[in-house]
Amino acid sequence: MGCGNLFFSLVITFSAALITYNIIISANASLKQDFPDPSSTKSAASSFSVDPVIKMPTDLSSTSKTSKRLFHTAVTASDSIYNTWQCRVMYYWFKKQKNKPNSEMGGFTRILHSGQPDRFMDEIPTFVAQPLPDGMDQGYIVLNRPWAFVQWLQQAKIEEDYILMSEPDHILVKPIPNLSRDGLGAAFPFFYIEPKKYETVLRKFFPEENGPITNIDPIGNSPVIVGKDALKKIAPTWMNVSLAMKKDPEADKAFGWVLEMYAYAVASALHGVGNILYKEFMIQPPWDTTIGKAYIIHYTYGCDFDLQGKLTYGKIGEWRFDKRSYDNIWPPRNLTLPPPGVPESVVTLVKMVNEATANIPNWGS
Ligand SMILES: *[C@@H]1O[C@H](CO)[C@@H](O)[C@H](O)[C@H]1NC(C)=O
Ligand SMILES: *[C@@H]1O[C@H](CO)[C@@H](O)[C@H](O)[C@H]1NC(C)=O
Ligand SMILES: CC(=O)N[C@H]1CO[C@H](CO)[C@@H](O)[C@@H]1O
Repeated sequence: MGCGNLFFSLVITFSAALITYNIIISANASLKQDFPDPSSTKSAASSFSVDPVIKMPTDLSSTSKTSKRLFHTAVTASDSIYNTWQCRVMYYWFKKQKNKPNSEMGGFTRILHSGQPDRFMDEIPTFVAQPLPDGMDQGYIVLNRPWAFVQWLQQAKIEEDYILMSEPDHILVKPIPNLSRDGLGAAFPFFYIEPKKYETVLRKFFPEENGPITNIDPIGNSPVIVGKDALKKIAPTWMNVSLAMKKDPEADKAFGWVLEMYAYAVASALHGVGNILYKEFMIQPPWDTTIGKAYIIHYTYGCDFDLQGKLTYGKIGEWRFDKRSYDNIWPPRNLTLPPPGVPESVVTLVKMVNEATANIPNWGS
């Protein structure tokens, strides 16, 4: 039925994106030769910092208006209850942190990749993106993420020069400044993204001529703050590399559920966009126990504790908070706080969820 047509128009759109991208690349070709080793973060930084004129085209407009370098926060989400309650909590905290000192947070967009508006368009600024055609994600739903970003970057009018790619299960604990600079992205390093270990597989997508495998940073697409123009180039490649990796049995097996993270890291490196690695960008309870200097709490892991406050990982705790408990029901307001002895990171997380749900009108509806 419509599936073939949809696929066809996807191919057309995507080809258009690639053509645009090729034009950009050829336009930049002479510029690129100025950098003997463009993807090494050090050389990129030094080449740029000695001559600020090079980065003016991106920075001019914003510096003339204001000294702040604002970034736009974008969160990709489906229309599931699971993603929606997380987005509502996320946006609540975004709004609270945005106007505090030190914030360089600009606009916010939920990129909803279900293909149609939902009931929360008025509550959360939303861009509706089309999902991949049936079957194209090969059961790996997060492949919709790069495709959603490609559509948003092509179609939406984004005022800010920088983009923060965030996720529904992020809670902003502090106002976030522009951590990106000198043409580099700012990213959180994940211990489980190990480009060196998978060099043989990665070389299929990042050939020798692009430089050492260490040019691929140990990151995913989120959290990353990166220049909008850089992301416009990276996103179509990210999409392409994700699909190519998913089709490659060796890569699919090696990378599993973090395939699309590797794909972003590779795409960024292919475009010579290095990243400043900020370990303190975010914490992940229950492994990280204190908030410290972190900007984001990422609640991707379940938090299970006994009533003595001892972690019972792998075993359902007498007290627990796990986002997966609420995959098709709304979490109730006023979740029970953890017992004494549970780390600050977990206590803060539950308190912040509670504050959001207490204040968001019509919670649970
Ligand atoms: C897309 O991926 C294929 C396979 O890895 C590669 O040959 C091609 O050059 C890529 N194109 C772009 C624009 O990234
Ligand atoms: C939240 O629940 C606790 C018991 O867990 C109760 O003492 C408290 O009054 C409740 N707060 C609100 C605002 O409902
Ligand atoms: C990391 C970074 O470059 N931060 C800069 C962001 O912009 C402000 C000005 O608004 C500078 O003071 C920061 O140094």
